[in-house]
Amino acid sequence: MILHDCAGAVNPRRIRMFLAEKGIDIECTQVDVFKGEQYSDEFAKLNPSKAVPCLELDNGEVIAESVAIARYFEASQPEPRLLGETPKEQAVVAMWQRRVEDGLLGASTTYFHHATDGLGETDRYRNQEWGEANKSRVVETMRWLDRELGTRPFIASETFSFADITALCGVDFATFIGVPIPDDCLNLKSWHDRVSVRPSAKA
Ligand SMILES: N[C@@H](CCC(=O)N[C@@H](CS)C(=O)NCC(=O)O)C(=O)O
Repeated sequence: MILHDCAGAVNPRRIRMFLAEKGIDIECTQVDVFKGEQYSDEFAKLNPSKAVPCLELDNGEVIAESVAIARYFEASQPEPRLLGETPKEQAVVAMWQRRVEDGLLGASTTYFHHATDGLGETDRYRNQEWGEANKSRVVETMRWLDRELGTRPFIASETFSFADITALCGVDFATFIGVPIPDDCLNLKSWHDRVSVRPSAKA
């Protein structure tokens, strides 16, 4: 089994963190999306979406999309639970995971691709106004999370989950591209400090 990864890219980091939390060690190969390696014919055969991460199984089948890869590993090795245990817990983790994936991680990558230099020449289409609108969504989502984190220690519940992984990767990426946590979001800052010291955050 091989994880097609890219050091420095935000979505693969979600899977590296997920694996680190579970203590799963697998072979990784680097696809440098900053140099456009995802557009090679060879890689496009593996993942027609031309994006990382993707997981190549031993029989050659490929699972792409971070959520799908996370579900595969959660089902293969349930403990520690990162996608919830009971039907309600699973639904709540999925709900918050999707909210932060959309409002934080997705919105910040849209800002990155449309309103900054992005990936340079490999970024083929830009819409500055759309990029700026997404920057505002990132800040709105941070403020929303700040209110939620006044009521519980982690994004989805009382325990750490994949929603925290996606949110941490989203916040760190947003900060890297110049959209840090607003100074007055003390709950979100405190959560960020707590999850950043987990060993998996180094992944
Ligand atoms: N929905 C995908 C998104 C994957 C994705 O966009 N990956 C980025 C790296 S963070 C990528 O490979 N981008 C290549 C490109 O935009 O050309 C997932 O959840 O895994």
